[in-house]
Amino acid sequence: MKSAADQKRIVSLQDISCLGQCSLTVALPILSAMGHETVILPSAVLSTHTGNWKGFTFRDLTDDIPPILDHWESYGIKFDGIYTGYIGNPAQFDMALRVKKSFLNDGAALIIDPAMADYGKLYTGFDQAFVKKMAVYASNADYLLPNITEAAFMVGMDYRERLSYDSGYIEALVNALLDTGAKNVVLTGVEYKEGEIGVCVCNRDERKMKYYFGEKLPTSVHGTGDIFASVFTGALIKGFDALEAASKAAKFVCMSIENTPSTHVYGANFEGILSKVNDL
Ligand code: PXL
Repeated sequence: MKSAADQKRIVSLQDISCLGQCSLTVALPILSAMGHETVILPSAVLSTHTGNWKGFTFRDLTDDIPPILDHWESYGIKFDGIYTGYIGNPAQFDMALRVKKSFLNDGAALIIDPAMADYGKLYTGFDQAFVKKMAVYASNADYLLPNITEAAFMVGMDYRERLSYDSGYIEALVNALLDTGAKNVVLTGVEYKEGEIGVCVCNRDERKMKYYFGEKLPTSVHGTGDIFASVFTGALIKGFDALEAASKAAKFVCMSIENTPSTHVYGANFEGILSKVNDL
């Protein structure tokens, strides 16, 4: 069953953090504002994200996913893309791959944000066994969107701090991920020099490293990886190439951080600038 007229339909598999401005509460408004029909496949329901909250609840929805997919399949539902983010249970990787195999229109992409770590550390609840499974899953990506921590953990290289590496390190990370099978890698959070932060984009067959750099803001906020991945996905599915989509996403992250008061601690206030997401 096709979506309306030339509107694209995308499905996003990640958690609902009820409070916290991340995962589906970011992906759904952003993809919708970009004009896409957005279908959600909630991986888990948490009271908050796991970042700076203690005592959060976590309900794993793994068992609900196969019957949801069976139901959609009985109607012949197809998607123009699947975007997966935070997945708390590795049993869901095969479910995402089922969507890739059986639910995608021609030319549709699997976009994977291996949301599990940042600043050299795994998020609460993950371990190295999970990283290994994520790396296998991520090798199926048409577009893989790790930060430097996630990339280093997945390929077994050392994590290096901002400004302490050169292009040799960054490009080795990207090449190692492409060697696993991922078709395109978009590595976020690349900082070669003070004042600038950017992304490195590379295609498996071309192996030409392309960069976008923007201004590095003095503050960092939780959930910006989800904002980046959502705008990237929305732009890619509109037909922009990976570097264009990544630069739009990076600009929108920057604007979201600028729109967030320093008193607001758990997420970025992207909502106030959402009307600008198609003007980037
Ligand atoms: O922003 C990524 C993310 C998504 N979902 C949950 C998280 C995090 C990061 O910590 O905890 C539940």
